[in-house]
Amino acid sequence: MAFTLPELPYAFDALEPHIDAQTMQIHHGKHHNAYVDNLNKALAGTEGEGKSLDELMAKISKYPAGVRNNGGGHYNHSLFWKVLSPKGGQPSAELQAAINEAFGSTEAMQEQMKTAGGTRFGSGWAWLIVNASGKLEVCSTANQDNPLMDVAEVKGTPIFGIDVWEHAYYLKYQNKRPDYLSAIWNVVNWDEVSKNFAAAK
Ligand code: MN3
Repeated sequence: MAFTLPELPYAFDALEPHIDAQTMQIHHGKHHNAYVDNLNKALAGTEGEGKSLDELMAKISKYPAGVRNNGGGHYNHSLFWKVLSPKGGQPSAELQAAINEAFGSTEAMQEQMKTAGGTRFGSGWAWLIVNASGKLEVCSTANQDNPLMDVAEVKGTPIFGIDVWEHAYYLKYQNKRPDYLSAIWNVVNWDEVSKNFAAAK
């Protein structure tokens, strides 16, 4: 079974004014779609064809760059759309307790995410992960890598991620990546992040 582009779970303009409709349209319809197409092409006729994204990520060092870049791109964006929402909400009591334990407060966690995303040179992602000890941790990866990959410096299960490629924010924020990294907290789907946290524990 080839990979397919998941539908966006809300309208292109649903995250306005924090993330603009044109960015969402191009980001989902062009960028994510290209990762899916190119992943299918890279896997066609190889041993990796038919494997799940989780299986590919866990042994990504054994695959060519096309699988790493596009498989990461497909995994990362599929997570990204789901952890955003116009509704916002609150972390579950369990997740809030884990945030307080690991960082002291939600604001302190957000500051760490902002630093992780802001200091990532070039393109990449900032992540909130559950690490091997079951604790929350903030990290960042380059390009379309993620903490599930066997090549990742910091490994764990991502429960929330922020795309810091320029294509994620440039139309609205231009060179002001920190403004995007502040605004995105207005549209976090905390129900989904809480679900991811419960599943990762
Ligand atoms: Mn992107």
